[in-house]
Amino acid sequence: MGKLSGKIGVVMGVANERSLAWAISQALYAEGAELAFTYLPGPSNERRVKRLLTPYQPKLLLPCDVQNDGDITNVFRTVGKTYGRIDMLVHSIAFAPPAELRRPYIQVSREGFHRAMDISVYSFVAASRAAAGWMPPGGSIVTITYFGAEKVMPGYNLMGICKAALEHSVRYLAWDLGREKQIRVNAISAGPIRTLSSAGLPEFDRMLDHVAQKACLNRNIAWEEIGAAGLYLLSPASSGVTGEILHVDAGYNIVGL
Ligand code: 0WD
Repeated sequence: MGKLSGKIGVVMGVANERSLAWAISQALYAEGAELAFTYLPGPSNERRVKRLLTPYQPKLLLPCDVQNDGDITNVFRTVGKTYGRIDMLVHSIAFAPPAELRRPYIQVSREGFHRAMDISVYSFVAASRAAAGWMPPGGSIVTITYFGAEKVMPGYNLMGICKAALEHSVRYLAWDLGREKQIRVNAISAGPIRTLSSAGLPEFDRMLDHVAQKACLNRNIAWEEIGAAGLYLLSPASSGVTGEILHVDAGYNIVGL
């Protein structure tokens, strides 16, 4: 019997075997959770995620473009009707048009700004609301953010503004859902890890080197450490924690030098 036996989770944002959502999924599976997954519609995405999930045989793998309200409604209605409840939600989704990240923030376009905020921030609010409708007291919601929300990280640009809004959404949702339903809402602020989306960031390799040199632990974080932190925030081990931004960054954020 794992710590999460009988618990039902929804995981949004698995793109491939390097995805941070997959690190969390593996940790949840190891504790006996039952998981439903969403994927960004598209034949190659679907094929990749299906292949990854083959050994686990989840009951539900549902298409969901978070820019589409109908997709979000369908996902949570389907999971809710299948299992009768949802105990955990993992939101691990972000997007900004690459051209917007290459330009200085002052050059951001209205369209790029709206699209990035819609996919990276509003989706979290919409998914939390839909999931909460099926969550019993004690339910837990987690999203993934980055230190570029708090400090200027040249090159992170528009995504830094999105992450700042995401982090404050965590706090307001923690208030709304805590008062109303005893549901907890937290974020992991992850140190840089090579994934499909981070590989697209300008100067990502330089970032990894810099972090390893400056962080308290004198290294970058391991992919599995995101899984372990996700498990903590989604399990009763963190029952008194909500509205928190948990830095899993080898102590990078506390060093001023
Ligand atoms: O260093 C890193 N990798 C860090 C990532 C450090 C700190 C934070 N993060 C955050 C990211 O900003 C994101 O919020 O972690 C989260 C997960 O990112 P990841 O695991 O690095 O990236 P990836 O494996 O690419 O998953 C993000 C997924 C998308 O993947 P692709 O590569 O296809 O863009 O977000 C999904 C998609 O699966 N996604 C969407 N899902 C539904 N609807 C949409 C959309 N419109 N757009 C992107």
